[in-house]
Amino acid sequence: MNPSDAPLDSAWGDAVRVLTLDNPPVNALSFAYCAKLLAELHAAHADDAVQAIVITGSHGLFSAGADVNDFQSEMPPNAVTIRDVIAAIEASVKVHVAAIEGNCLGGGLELSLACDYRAATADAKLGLPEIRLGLLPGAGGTQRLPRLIGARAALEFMLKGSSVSAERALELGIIDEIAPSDLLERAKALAKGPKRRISERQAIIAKDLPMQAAPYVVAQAHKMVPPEANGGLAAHKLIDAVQAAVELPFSFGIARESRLFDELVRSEPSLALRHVFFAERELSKIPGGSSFDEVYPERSRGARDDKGIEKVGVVGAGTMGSGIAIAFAQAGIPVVIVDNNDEAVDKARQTVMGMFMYQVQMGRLTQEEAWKRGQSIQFTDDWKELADADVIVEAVFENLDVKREVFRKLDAIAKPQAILASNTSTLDIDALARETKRPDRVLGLHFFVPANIMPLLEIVRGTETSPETIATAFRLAKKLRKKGVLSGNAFGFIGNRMIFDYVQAANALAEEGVTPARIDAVMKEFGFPMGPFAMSDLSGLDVGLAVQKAAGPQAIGRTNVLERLVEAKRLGQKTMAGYFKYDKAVGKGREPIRDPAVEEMFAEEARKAGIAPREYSDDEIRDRLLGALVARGEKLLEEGVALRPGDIDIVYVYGYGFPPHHGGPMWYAAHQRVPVHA
Ligand code: 3H9
Repeated sequence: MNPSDAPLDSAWGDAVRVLTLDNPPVNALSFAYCAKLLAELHAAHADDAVQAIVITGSHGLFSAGADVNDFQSEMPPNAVTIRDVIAAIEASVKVHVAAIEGNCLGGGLELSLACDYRAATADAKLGLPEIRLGLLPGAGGTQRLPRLIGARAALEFMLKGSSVSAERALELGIIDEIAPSDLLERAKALAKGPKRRISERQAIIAKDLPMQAAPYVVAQAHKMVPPEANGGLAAHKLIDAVQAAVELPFSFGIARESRLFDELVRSEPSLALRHVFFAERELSKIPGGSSFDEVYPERSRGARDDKGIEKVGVVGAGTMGSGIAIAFAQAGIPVVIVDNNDEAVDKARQTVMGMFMYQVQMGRLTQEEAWKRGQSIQFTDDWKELADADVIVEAVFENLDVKREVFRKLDAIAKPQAILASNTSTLDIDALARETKRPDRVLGLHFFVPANIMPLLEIVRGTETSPETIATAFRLAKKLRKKGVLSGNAFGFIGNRMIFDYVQAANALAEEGVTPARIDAVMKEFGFPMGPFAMSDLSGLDVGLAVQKAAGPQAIGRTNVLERLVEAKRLGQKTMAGYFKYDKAVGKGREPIRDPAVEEMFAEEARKAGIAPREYSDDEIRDRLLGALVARGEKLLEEGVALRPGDIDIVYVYGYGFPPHHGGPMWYAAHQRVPVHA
């Protein structure tokens, strides 16, 4: 029998000191908390009656890692850090066991790696997400993990930065066991085992690879990540640190890791990514009281994922409606989709099932889960099925009269406390609210295409939308794992209003003779996944023209290139021609191909409008476009449409592919002094 399987005698139980991490809400290992923890560890080490130490968490998790707030200013000279706590564990002759429940992230996982054994509950989640903050694991993670699971697997784990389940962590060898029942009992049993420091092991590359493969694995890793100057700085440094784990003795590797970490903490990309981290956490804090905790003060953190939204209705079975329904089903909320058009319903049914089957093929869902999710979406033409829904999202054709009619109908059918939401991207929420007897429970929920994938949700507050309704919307966003951003009820809300100006600025440059291909290339170089013209082609030039017309006369450009393209049925990717050409043989018809005919059209229209050609440098092109975004962002802040610059940044990072290592347009402008073009 393995010593740890023997029944625990009470004498052994008494000899194990349990240290519980307790720093709400997420047991962050701040300097102040580390000082306390270190004192507790020293006391346990000095106590002869204590033979082993179990470290566990409270508040439903082990630890979220270092306190990110501590990185925002210079480290105080006497600060106690996770590294000091880990050094004390490392130096002790007593056995340490980490008993892991819930999230065990960043410095929290590194702390557990300094222990001799790790046991976890089945629902634990383990990860080293530092890369997402533009950092690397800086408390020994880059040195211990390659020694524990091999450099190749460690690199993959740390470069991804996402957390894994306890089951996967066990497979990888990060934890020793999943506790079948009482976690602490299992941890105490493990504490009977011998001392076994990871730091004393030799790093390996992988079980199936000899040490000679190290240079190859390292070179491959460098090739796979983005260039240093374009979002890859932390990744390259992380790979350097792992290389040190393979090549150098442990203490030298640790010194290297610390140096690299300290460089990254001060780097521009990390500052920007940390801004995004904090901005995300501000989103639901609404001055005037709409945050969840203010509206529902009696509910504790753990109760956030409460009941309350047990059924959702979606009106409209088009692309948007189907995507929204999938998003809810993925969050475990039953949905009913209502549409009067049988053909649309059949198509939506196929889209939804096709999506779930695709996820099965990709190994993301089991057959059974896919079937269950499919079953949680009901399709019907009977509006009465919406009567017991808690939230109903309207996703019909973008036309005010059509939507008004839908809201009148919904108000009559939905239960009195139900929330009615519109997925409009431009229309007036108040006009829809006025059609109902519950304007306090009407708002906009603006999903982005594809709604089941895009992580952004604009929550649009009408004049009478109540704080409770807004709070419920934020709660819903959280359940959908989307970033909910509050927007005022103004044309295009935040994201589309700004993108409109950005696209206009791109057109203005094209009128001055800069080719669409060059403008797109400059913005891609900056880090956007595509440039403004390819983006317009993707969303459809007919859509763009309709939005331009809806925006009013001040939005009409100096030339009518857009109108001419639409007239010529060049509607974008869907017609294989727009600002660019597309060819099925090139990138499956999605790769924009430069089209001299469009460049000529710009030149011709510019001549007619008396616009002289001008030379621009790449930097000027970039600044012109970013400047347009920022100028509109500032206006939206002034008008109160957006609450904070950080909210705008989140909209752009999560909704429009703004490179997160530049922090979002408002952050970038504030730190890079972009000339603002009104
Ligand atoms: C690190 O560890 C570096 C080391 O390698 C090296 C050191 C030398 N720090 O997200 P929530 C706050 S880097 C400070 O709404 P959830 C958060 O701001 C760290 N604060 O909850 C919020 O505050 P408020 C690597 C933190 O249940 C509150 O906690 N670790 C931290 O949806 C609740 O957060 C990470 O990157 C933190 N580390 O999700 C993990 N974490 O209530 C980052 C949270 O005032 N954290 N807060 O708004 C997370 O991923 C999620 O917060 C977590 C909980 C999954 C833990």
